[in-house]
Amino acid sequence: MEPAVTSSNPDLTCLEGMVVHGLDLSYFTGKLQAYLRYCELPHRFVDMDTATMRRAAHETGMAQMPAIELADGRWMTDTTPIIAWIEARRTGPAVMPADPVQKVMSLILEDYADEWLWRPALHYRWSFEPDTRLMGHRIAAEMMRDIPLPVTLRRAMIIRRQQVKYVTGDGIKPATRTHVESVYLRNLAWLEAILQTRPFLLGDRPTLADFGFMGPMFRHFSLDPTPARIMRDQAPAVFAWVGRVWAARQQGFGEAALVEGIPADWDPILAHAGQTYLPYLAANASAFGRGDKRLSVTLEGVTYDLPVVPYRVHCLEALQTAISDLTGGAAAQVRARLEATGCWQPLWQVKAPDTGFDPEGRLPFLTRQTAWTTPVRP
Ligand SMILES: N[C@@H](CCC(=O)N[C@@H](CS)C(=O)NCC(=O)O)C(=O)O
Repeated sequence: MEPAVTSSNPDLTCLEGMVVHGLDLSYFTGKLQAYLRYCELPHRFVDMDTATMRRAAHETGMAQMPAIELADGRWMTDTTPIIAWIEARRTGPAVMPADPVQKVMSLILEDYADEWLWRPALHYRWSFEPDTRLMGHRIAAEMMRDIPLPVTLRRAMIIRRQQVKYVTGDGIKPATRTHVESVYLRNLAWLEAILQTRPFLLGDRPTLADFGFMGPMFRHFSLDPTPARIMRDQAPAVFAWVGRVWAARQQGFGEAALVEGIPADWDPILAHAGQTYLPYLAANASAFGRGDKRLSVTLEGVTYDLPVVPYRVHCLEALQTAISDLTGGAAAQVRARLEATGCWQPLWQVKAPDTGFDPEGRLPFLTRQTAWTTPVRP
């Protein structure tokens, strides 16, 4: 790895010596690793075990990976604000587009890739036998290596936990299964069309939207046996792009150009977000406001029974804030594009209720004390 970018940038010196705790098979860990590698930010990667997961939860208030442990004792959590925080301070070809229209539209795609492709990604991993057997074994042997039980038992425990939480518990049943799979298949087709015409989603260098889509596309869809075979067969340009983003280093992209504005080939993805993800975010926020624990929502004619996710109320609020902060021509352009793709109405259908998450706006530097005003989520 190149010498620290951090040493030439005093704002980033706190990252020197950072440890990234995560797993080589994790959605959000893969997203963050791809970004850190691109930025050439030196770090030590440590495979998370269950004790470190508890430690990360204790330090950040969030039981999730990846988590970054800094040499000064602070921890960072949540890839979206981690990337935004680093982008605001680093030099080199920006991942966050400088154009405010491209920036806000990229934030929407990042959020869609983070949260809406999660269900199909977990479905392919935990509903198909070869994938379940392989990944169940890997998690049992890697993350659960500190649990003193036979590996077969650990494997059975994690498979059951993931299926209950992320398959049956997350609305996947015979009546929704084809629709869940179509979310992956359609995204493959939309991305394939883009990536056959240019190397990255906004042009000749990777930007936020690329790292956002790396979450699902890298560690799940391009590597888990069942979706990976589909990707190789149906979307070879997406398969090549995953490797290209993983291999990309900022040094090679100094002057690489971005397209002007938001390309027309983003529209199918935006229109899908307008039909599904954004109405879901509105329904999730309303249900949270009512104090419900589950919600029923019909999307593209398919009815889902889903858990209410407080973090995704925060996601809606973050998108609403990013759009409201725009002014002048950029505000008008974003509004026009969101209206044309059916995103505007669902985005504003519900005012995101206060979740008590990150009340002091400290992300990505959350602590157990500052993460939630009330213990909504452990
Ligand atoms: N918004 C978070 C999401 C992190 C996340 O959900 N990570 C997953 C693994 S890829 C996790 O730790 N899940 C905890 C669980 O399954 O209980 C981020 O961007 O970092």
